[in-house]
Formats: sequence, C-alpha cells, structure tokens
Amino acid sequence: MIWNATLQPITSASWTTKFRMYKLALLFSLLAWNTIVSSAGPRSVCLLEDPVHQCGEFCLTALKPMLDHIRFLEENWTKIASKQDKLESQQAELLRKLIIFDKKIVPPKFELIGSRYFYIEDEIRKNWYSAAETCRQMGAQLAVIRSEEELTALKAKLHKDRIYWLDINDLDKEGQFKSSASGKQTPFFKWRAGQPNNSDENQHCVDLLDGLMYDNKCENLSYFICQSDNDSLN
Ligand SMILES: [Ca+2]
Repeated sequence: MIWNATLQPITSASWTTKFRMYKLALLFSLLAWNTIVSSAGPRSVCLLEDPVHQCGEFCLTALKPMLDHIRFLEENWTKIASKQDKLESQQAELLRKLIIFDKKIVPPKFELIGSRYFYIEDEIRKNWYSAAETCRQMGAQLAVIRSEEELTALKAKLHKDRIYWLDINDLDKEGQFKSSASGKQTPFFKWRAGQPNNSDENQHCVDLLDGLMYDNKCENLSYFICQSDNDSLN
C-alpha cells in the first residue's frame, strides 16, 4: 500500500495517471530548457547536419527573391534605356524635319534671288539694330551673303547708290566679324579697298554699297536686306 501526502492510500489507477502527468511535466521542462539554450548562443543558429552545403542552399533560397528582384530591375532598366535611345532618335529626326520645314517657309514680300529668298527694304532707312529687329519681326534675319554668285544676283536688284545693312558686325571683338543671328564668322566678304578701317574707332556694322562692303557706324540710317532662312539653324 502506498500513501499520498494526505495519508490517503493511492490506488493503481490514480498512480498511473499521476505518473503520466510527471512524464508530461518532465517533457515540457526539457523542451523549455532546449528553447532557452537554443536562444542563448550562436551554436544553435544553424542546427543542420551538413552546414556547409545545407546553409549554402538555405542562404541561396533566402536570397533568391532579392536576386530575382535585382534581375527584374536590370531588365526594366535595359528596356527604359532602349526607349530613351529611341526617343532621342525620334527627337533628332523631328528637329531635322523642323529645320527643313522652317527653310521652306517664305515670309510675304520675299523673292527668290539666286538660290535663296530675300527681302530688300527700299522704302525706310533704319539703324543696324532696328533693321535687324525688323527682319526678326518678319520671321527672318538680316542677310548674310554666302558667295560671289549670290552677291552678283543681289547687286542686280539693288540701287547702285544706296547703302544696305547686312548681318555682319564686330561688336563683340574688334576685327572679328560675325553674324548676329548665328554667332558664327560670316562666310564671305567683299570689302571695298581700305575697308574695314573702323574709322573713329566706332564702325562695327557692315553695309553694302554698289556690290562692296564697308564697316560703318551701327547708328547710321540705311536700307537693309533680310533673308528668309535662319542661319542659327544651319
Ligand atoms: Ca569703314
């Protein structure tokens, strides 16, 4: 006969039940201890039989979504770069067509002289600045003569004794004659003998008289010649 703490006899059935409870309590205690030990040190981080191979596979599995995402970003970046190249190509083509279209637009009053369209102002004289502004308001610019042939064709349309402004000046730097429209050195000169002389050190704009060029005071009032095409687009 076995007696319990209250000095009551323990039957076989109750003993079996309590023994099972003790076993369960012991099992839970062991599990709890294992959990505490597992969280206490680095040795239990990777409980694998073959860490070198199994951890490698584990890490690869963990990193795969990230690697897939990087690959996804790389593929999209390649597509975006390709689209950007295509857009830049289309933009260049549009600009080229715009320039061609712009050259085909001929403002009113302009006439074909040689191979290009010009407007010759023979009514009102203006200073060089105002003449240039008038050409711009017409969607044009003061003329830059490009060749002897063009000068010959223009000369046939001009009054022999009249002075006409051209888009040539050395306002920025003495002796460096440029187009105000393009900012580039003008391609053709036909100076009268002794010109340019920058008389009184105040002659920075170029005009045309009887087929010859002179540097003159920009404030002088003269007739002028406009051209339809814009040299800044060439
Ligand atoms: Ca002069």
